[in-house]
Amino acid sequence: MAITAMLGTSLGSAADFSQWMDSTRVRLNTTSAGANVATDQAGFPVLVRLATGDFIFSEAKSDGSDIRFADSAGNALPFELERFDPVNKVAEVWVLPPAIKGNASTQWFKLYWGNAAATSVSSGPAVFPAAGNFAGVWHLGENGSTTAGAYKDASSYGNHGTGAAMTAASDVAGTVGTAAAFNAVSNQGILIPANASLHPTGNLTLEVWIKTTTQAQYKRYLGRPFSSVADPWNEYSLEADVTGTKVNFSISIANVQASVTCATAMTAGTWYHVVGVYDGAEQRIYVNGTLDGTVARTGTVSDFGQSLAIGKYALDNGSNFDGVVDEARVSRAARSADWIKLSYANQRPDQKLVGFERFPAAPSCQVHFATPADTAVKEGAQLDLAAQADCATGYTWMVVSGPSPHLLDPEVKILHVALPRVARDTAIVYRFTAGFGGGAQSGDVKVTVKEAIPDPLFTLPTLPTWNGKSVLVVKPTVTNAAAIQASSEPVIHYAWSVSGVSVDSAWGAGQLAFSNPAQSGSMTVGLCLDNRGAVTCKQTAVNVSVAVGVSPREAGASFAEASGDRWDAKGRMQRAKAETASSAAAKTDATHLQAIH
Ligand SMILES: [Ca+2]
Repeated sequence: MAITAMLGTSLGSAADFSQWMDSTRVRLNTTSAGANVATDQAGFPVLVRLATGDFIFSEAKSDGSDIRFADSAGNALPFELERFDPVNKVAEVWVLPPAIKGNASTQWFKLYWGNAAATSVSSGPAVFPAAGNFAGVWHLGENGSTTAGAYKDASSYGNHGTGAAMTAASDVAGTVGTAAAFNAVSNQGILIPANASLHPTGNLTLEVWIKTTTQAQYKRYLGRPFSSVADPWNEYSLEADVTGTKVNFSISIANVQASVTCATAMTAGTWYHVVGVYDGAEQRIYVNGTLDGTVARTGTVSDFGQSLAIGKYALDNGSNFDGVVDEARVSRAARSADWIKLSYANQRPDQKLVGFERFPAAPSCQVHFATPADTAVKEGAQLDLAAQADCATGYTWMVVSGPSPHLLDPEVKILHVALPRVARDTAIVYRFTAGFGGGAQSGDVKVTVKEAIPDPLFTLPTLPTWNGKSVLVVKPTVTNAAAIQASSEPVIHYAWSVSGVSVDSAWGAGQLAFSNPAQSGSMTVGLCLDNRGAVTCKQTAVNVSVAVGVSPREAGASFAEASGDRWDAKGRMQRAKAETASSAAAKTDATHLQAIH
């Protein structure tokens, strides 16, 4: 019931694969360039082998439980994972599309993977249903054991087999995934209990892949025996002929056995695909997809009710096979010549049916070279420039044009830059160069530094003639003080200069106060302001007219002693640094009293 439900839901309407990250098309080619099969096949399970180059194992879940297939209309397709091995990067999946067109190269279905939340929907019975006449399908990929029922039948009949003397060494490389190896001396084999499904009431097809270690007569690959070790020996069987080099397909009808022997003489150590078909008119045997012998036969196959055996005769050890069997099947139908041809073309190690729409070739390291996109940032900001240069042996950043601080650590892929202050939008071009084994590759990044922080704008007062007796105060008017206060650089730096007259000065409250001029003359007062950006300088001149008979030194003595600096007439300070008060406007930095040379 579960099978019917699954087919009904999976084939009914387009499935939602929006949560799957990856997909690729799986193409089926039945033209002469491919499997070379002219007729359409319905209900044919397609073997899809996955390997590196066609499939990225690291993108799928480690158990392959996120694998999905859909037809070209988006309907989910039944499939069974025979093997999914992300370590060795091989997988075999059986997929059941509704039909395969003969002599066509444009048909395809889709493979999806890459969904961490997905759970497995792999199902043998959905791919090998009773409706498809599969009575037993043994992939033989299990670990070798004698555990009851360990050798699984993928068909919906569940004709699971039990190993006889099978060991861990019995699981070996097959034509499709792994296979069961039998040692005749050790009496190894696989026994499947009698079940009505395994007795054909009409037509019959037996299929095996075999690789013989030691050739000898009558060794059994797949079959059900007579009810005792006596003539007619088999209900049905694929077995070595009397020479040990060919294969008999034998069946008993009305308790009389007859065999058709293939024409091909086989070689030990080589894989062969062997199929026996009974259709009520003929017994036929196919080797590697080609008809290789026929015998006329009519009637119903006798039912002896015995276990089916793989790799041995079910009733004794006299016909133990020495070799490997893979993908053994019993079908309650006569498979057609084209079905068998397609099976061989699909399952042979150098299969001819399936192709992938190739992934783009893996890019070389240098294709991975990339510099960050051009960008624009506010002045004074920090910026990381991240370049990509896989496989490079070294890196260098440099400044090609525009203002920029020295690059402290240029030999990295990610350059951390502190962008300078600018007076207007300004471009800086950085160049990233990566060294590879075969040379170097460079790329430029243009960073536009956007003007964002105002520089101080100010005026100096026009000063009247100074007689030297009073204290002369020079105070700038910062016309955009509020904007600077609100910016990310609110601290204004003051740098004063004085020349022309020797004079004392004192700094405070955003102003410079002068006293004690030594003589008359023209005194020049200069001021430069900045808030870590552009420095703006202005100056103003004062006419100093010291009255005759008055000692200016005495007049301003108390002030001069309490303050700090004395400038000589050439602008050089006579006393070193006084206090650098910033008690004036909040956010006003300490002054820099700076000489004019
Ligand atoms: Ca197998």
